[in-house]
Amino acid sequence: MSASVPAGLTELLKGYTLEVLRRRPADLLEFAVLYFTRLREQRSSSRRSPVTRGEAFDRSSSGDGEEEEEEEEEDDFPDDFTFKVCAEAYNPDEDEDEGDEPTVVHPKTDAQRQRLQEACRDILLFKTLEQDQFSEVLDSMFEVLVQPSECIISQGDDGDNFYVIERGVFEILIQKDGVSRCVGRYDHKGSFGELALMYNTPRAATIRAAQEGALWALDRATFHRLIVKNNAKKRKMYESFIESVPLLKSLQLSERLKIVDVVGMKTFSDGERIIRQGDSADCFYIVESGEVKIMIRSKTQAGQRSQEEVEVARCSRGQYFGELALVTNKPRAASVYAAGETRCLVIDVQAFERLLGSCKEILKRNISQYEQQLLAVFGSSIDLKH
Ligand code: 1OR
Ligand code: 1OR
Repeated sequence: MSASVPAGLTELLKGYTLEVLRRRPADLLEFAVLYFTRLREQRSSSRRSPVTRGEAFDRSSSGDGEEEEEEEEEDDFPDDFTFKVCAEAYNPDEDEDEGDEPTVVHPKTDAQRQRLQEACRDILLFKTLEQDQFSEVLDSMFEVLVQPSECIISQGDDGDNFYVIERGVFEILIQKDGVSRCVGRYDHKGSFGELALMYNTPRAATIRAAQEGALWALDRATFHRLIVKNNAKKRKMYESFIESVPLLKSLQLSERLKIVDVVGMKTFSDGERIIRQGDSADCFYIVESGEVKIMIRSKTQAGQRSQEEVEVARCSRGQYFGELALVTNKPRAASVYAAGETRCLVIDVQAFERLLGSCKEILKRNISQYEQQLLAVFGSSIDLKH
């Protein structure tokens, strides 16, 4: 019996094998899922992008030459194309050509632009963009007004847009075994809808407006060109750091890579407050460089909160903070300040829930140590949860 090897198969497997040898993942199957998902994601984004061209005001005057180039690539598929995509999936070199892609611009009034800028100020996925990429993102976004009970995203659908919240409360619903459950909510800030666009998967949850609200949307093609491309750079920058963080050692490699995709990076100057005791919590931090001081205002015997803050701990590179309020669902138990210039990776609460679930046991174990330390420092039991 003779069977011919399909064109492209050897190169496809070679790309995967090379990555396995380079990264030595513990779980080959898990790694294969992530590797081939990213490969498909790159391929479909490259095929999809011409479709949106010319749909709205086009800032760039040229682009035809590039379309021809892309068609040529598709004709050559699978051999050359696969190889190029393999490299992009995990080891992207700067591809200057992509910078010439036209941007779909949605004109805005000054007031709209200001509201948009304010809504996007703390969006983690935008934090590592260069200034000109960020401006392009803002240019491409368009306003979406929503009514109470409106579903902006339905679980299982294909992904169209990524959304940033300007105002409104939005419920996160997940359907399992025919039952829909509310697993969280966005309260007048944050963003959603990145997963289907990043990984080319069906929508993982339903997002429903609990009241009237306003969103800013970024279309799928622009998201791919600016955010997914930037994620490739982020992987290069943060992957080895993430792999060195003790807390994350128990995660699968593919889970750690997914963290890299959604983290933001924030820089704080000496003395800047990062967390305020008593505030509600929406993110989790890992120190990338520098140091932070953890300060606590204890309660007096009369139950009043003392004005004086006492330093109880410090965290440096690879250590984390801000998990306690997320795990206990309580206000922040301490204030945190930068000691010198400090850079932190930031993970939002939804990604924390989604990706750090298997670290929860370690987190809880460490939290119980806080309570013992608390006794040693203050000599009495203080309610950490408040
Ligand atoms: P998407 O494109 O899949 C639905 O469309 C969006 O809901 C998704 O991107 C995320 O942006 C957002 N699990 C999955 N998606 C979530 C979750 C979530 N929370 C928000 N989204 N979990 C809830 C965590 C509080 C995990 C549940 C097990
Ligand atoms: P959070 O979300 O409550 C403040 O925001 C963060 O400070 C908290 O999560 C922890 O990550 C971090 N007690 C309370 N919070 C602490 C402590 C701490 N250390 C770090 N954090 N203690 C120090 C134990 C060495 C006990 C108090 C004496």
